[in-house]
Amino acid sequence: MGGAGGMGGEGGMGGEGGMGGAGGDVPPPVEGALATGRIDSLAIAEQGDMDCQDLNGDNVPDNVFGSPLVTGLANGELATAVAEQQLNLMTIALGLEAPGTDGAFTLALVTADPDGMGGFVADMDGFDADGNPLINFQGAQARGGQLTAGPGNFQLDVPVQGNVLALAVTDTIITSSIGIDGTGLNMNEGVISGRITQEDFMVALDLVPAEFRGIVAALIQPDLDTNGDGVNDSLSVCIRFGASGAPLSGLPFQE
Ligand SMILES: [Ca+2]
Ligand SMILES: [Ca+2]
Repeated sequence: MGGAGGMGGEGGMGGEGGMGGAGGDVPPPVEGALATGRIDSLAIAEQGDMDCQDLNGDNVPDNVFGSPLVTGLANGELATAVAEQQLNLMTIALGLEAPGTDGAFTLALVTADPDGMGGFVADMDGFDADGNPLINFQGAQARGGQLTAGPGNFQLDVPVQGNVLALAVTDTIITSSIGIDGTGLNMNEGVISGRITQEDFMVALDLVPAEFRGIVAALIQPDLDTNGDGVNDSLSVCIRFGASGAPLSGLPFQE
């Protein structure tokens, strides 16, 4: 995958914040196979994690959020939010038949709430007016049980010390193992790599209290020059995840 391509971005940076959809045309409701899962492990990758993408072509994976101070601040709370079902990021495979190890499909992500019966109900904030998921990766590929999806856009809300850092990740590539069984969609050893523009990062920071803002701004500096003007303008980020099959109801495109 030479150098994660697409550093120039495909435009569509327009709306800061929000759920950052794929920008262009969202696919019509998908017919056929539907498998769902829930991200049950989620952590900012450690610096030097070789499964993260190299975003600037120097053959070294990039992840400016991977400093031990940042992962120390964020990963414990992320793990708690996931374990206690406060943060429910659901994975949706549209058009991928079991066993889900080979095929082209659309991978979508939405947030959800527990339904009290072991399943989850999709949060309507994750869909556009036509009922299509805002975060979706068309042309995702499963090959021999390995997933590659992207580039696309992704929104991650990181809880830190009682605050939420809403990160809009662009040029996102997702890799993982993948399979579909009776429980749903399973993805392991997952990696989400992408970048956050300095502008979007400042917008996210503005939403957290000033005393916390200073620490984060000092720790996390732009490390990518995406327009070649010699000034770094974006921040690399890499996230580790795993997802297990889980029931998801309330999908507007199913009805
Ligand atoms: Ca690099
Ligand atoms: Ca630049």
